[in-house]
Amino acid sequence: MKTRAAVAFEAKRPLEIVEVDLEGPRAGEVLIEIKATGICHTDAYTLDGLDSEGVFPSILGHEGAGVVVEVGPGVTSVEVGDHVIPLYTPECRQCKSCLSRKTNLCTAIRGTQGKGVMPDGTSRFSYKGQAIAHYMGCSTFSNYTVLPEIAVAKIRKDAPFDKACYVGCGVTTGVGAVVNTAKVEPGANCVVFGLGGIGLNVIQGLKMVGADMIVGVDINGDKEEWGRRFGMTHFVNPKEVSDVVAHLVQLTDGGADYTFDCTGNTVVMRQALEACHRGWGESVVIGVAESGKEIATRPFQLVTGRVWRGSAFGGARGRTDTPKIVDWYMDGKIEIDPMITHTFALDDINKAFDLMHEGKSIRSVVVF
Ligand code: NAD
Ligand code: AHE
Ligand code: ZN
Repeated sequence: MKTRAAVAFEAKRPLEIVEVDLEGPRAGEVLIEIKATGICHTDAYTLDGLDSEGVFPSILGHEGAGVVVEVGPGVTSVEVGDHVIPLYTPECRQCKSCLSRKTNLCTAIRGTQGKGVMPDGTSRFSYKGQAIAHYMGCSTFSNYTVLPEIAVAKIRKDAPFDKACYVGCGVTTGVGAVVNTAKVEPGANCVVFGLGGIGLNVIQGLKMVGADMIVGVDINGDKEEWGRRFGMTHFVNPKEVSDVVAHLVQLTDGGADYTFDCTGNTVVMRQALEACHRGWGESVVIGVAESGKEIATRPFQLVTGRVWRGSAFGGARGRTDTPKIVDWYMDGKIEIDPMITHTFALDDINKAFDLMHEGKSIRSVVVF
């Protein structure tokens, strides 16, 4: 079939909206009509050539929601008409990782996913006879896409697509890092670095679990109002203090119980670790750092009890947990609507990248 898609032909070039060819689903795969997709900073990072797994040409996008329109042979867990969220972290429930119950990082198809192909090693997308790579196993910047059934979460039908898509990455990543990864307890003092589409969801997660101090840190002063809107109690602009770590340690009476990096900047990751309380403070790396960057700290920071950990997709088990997060939204336990600051048609998708780089949006969503 033909489908309209925003194609990343090369790094650092705007996406081009073209009609591509899409092969139907093979065994164990499903064809999905994408109804809406968010634009996450990770899409921009890959388009900017900063992703060591970046493949071009490709169809980016990994924060979508849509409807199953066709199923391949052997598919049993979803059927035509189901509303679904594509999962860049699938859940096969059979691999060593899924069975361990210690991680959400299913390994069933991670190898092929990172190479931009389906589990059988081929792409379903092509343009003028040339293969186009899939992205993070999702490629939601296409009106139609194909995914393995282990990489789709079935969600309730009354959830609006233009909001539910955000659960496909940002909401789950932020709220899940609090609930699943850090397991923040009521009364904790916390610091969130980077108040964008991820950081604000960490903040609303912290408010939901009853954190005490919720300190937001951002170099963009406009983010103070946004943070307060979702439960932030204190704001620090690193440009306005001489030593941000010392400032935060003093503000939190010796350091935070939990900190979260939502910037992807390795200097900030170090600050986030060192702003933790001696003896027990835990820092969660959520931000994705550009290819070649490394983190550093004095080992003494760890010897004296601080813990450095990471979180992918908020530690959420895709097929099990995302439908529950959609329920939390529908039941009013978490907010999504105010964070969707801009909505575009596919033709205008490049505007979403511009707004993100200018710090003028929280989340832009493309509605097909
Ligand atoms: P965003 O652009 O919406 O927000 C980033 C925020 O960080 C902005 O408000 C910006 O002003 C702030 N910032 C930048 N440099 C800073 C600094 N030095 N100090 C303090 N604040 C600073 O991006 P997003 O969509 O919220 O994504 C944030 C990060 O999380 C990205 O690196 C993204 O790739 C990553 N991410 C990771 C996962 C995961 O599963 N681990 C999932 C989604 C996104
Ligand atoms: N391709 C990058 C890694 C990027 C990365 O860490 N991605 C996160 C999700 S970001 C969503 O916006 C993730 O899930 N990581 C776990 C995984 O298996 O990729 C690189 O560095 O090569
Ligand atoms: Zn993302």
